[in-house]
Amino acid sequence: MHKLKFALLGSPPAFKKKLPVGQLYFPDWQRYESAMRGIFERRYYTNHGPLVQKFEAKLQEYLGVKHAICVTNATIGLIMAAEALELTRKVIVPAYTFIASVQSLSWAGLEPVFCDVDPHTHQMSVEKIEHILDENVTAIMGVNLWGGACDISKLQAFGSSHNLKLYFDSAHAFGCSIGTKKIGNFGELEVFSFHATKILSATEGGCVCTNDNLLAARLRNIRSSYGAGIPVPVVKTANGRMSEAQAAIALMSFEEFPKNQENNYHLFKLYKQYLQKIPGILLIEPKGVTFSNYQYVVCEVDKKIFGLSRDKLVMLLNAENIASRRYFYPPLHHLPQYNNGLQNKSLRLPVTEYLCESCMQLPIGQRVSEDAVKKICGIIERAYESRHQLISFFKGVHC
Ligand code: T4K
Repeated sequence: MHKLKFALLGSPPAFKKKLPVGQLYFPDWQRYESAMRGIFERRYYTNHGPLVQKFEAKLQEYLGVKHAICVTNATIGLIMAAEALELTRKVIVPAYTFIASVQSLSWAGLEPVFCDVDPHTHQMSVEKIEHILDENVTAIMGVNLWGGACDISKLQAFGSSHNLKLYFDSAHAFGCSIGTKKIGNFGELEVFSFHATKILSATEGGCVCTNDNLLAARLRNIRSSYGAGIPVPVVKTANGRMSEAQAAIALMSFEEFPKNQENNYHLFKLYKQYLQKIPGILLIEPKGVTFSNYQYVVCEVDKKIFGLSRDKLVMLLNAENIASRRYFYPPLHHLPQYNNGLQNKSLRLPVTEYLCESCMQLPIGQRVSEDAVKKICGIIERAYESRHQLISFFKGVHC
């Protein structure tokens, strides 16, 4: 055991500082200072300011979408979306997603109907929703995960044949395309996240995209105040505004998107090269798109083959200052607030349940170098080679 060099066993950590999982874009200081000076000179902090308007125009042009409506974060965007779409009763949503997708339904007084996901792509599919449809379901919220996408055309055909509204939580999918069409143009609307961990960062931020003029007018009125545009009646409004400081960072991040995407792609390929040699580690490649942002490195850890569970591996990596994390956990249909409805008491979603036990996220983004990827994969490989000793170690510490 003393020969095993892991921080968890007392060796110095592989990285001096925590290596985070997200993109965490930081512009250089001079650019940041000059952008903030502009805000000070204009004496204008928020409420549809010039930088937000410029950012919205750039997004519309880049995505080829009629309306890009910037908001405080994607969670608010999803809540506003449910209101703008005038959804009622039940909405189908995958249980394998971030809690914000489902919380947006709770805020809107809607009931989630959880579906499972495809084991290979991790995306929801028509096959997973056909059997859970009932007369109270009014909409489907597709979630495009990991810089990939659901099988959108099949979902669209299914939605229209059953008279269901279809919209997308595309928090992970900024910049991705399917053929010549960018994500942002599908369904009734799509919502992006510009959180600091995402490839396009407004520090916190998001955007609702739609090609429907009336829906856009409703969204702008819900977001409230300046920038509301044509007045249309809406029941609820919210302060969903993006501030000028958020937009300033977003504009810089947007300019550097091609460079960051390229870098992520390069790092992703390195991960693939190293990880494919390790038994029991399966790197998930973005599927369903022809161009991905590669903003996530997500792997399944097969405990039976790798020897250690995902949780033990995450623990081992965290001790090395690699902020790997499980992603997502727990399965949303198991949460007490969603578990007490009749349908969920005995609801089993085997793929979601397996993925919540086996998936982990590894670092990619601005602070990750080629050497870091090599080092991370080297540690995972050593963990596999030392699995028997590590299993004994973990038994000893009762975790
Ligand atoms: N739909 C889906 C499918 C989503 O995944 C998300 C969010 C949403 C909707 C909602 O989008 P937003 O409302 O957030 O726009 C993170 C992100 O906040 C969130 O955007 C993401 N998905 C979710 C899965 O993960 P947290 O609370 O774990 O993030 P946080 O702030 O702890 O950051 C993650 C790591 O990065 C930590 O290790 C700390 C580090 N970090 C973070 C920030 C912000 C830094 O080192 N520096 C920083 O400035 O949720």
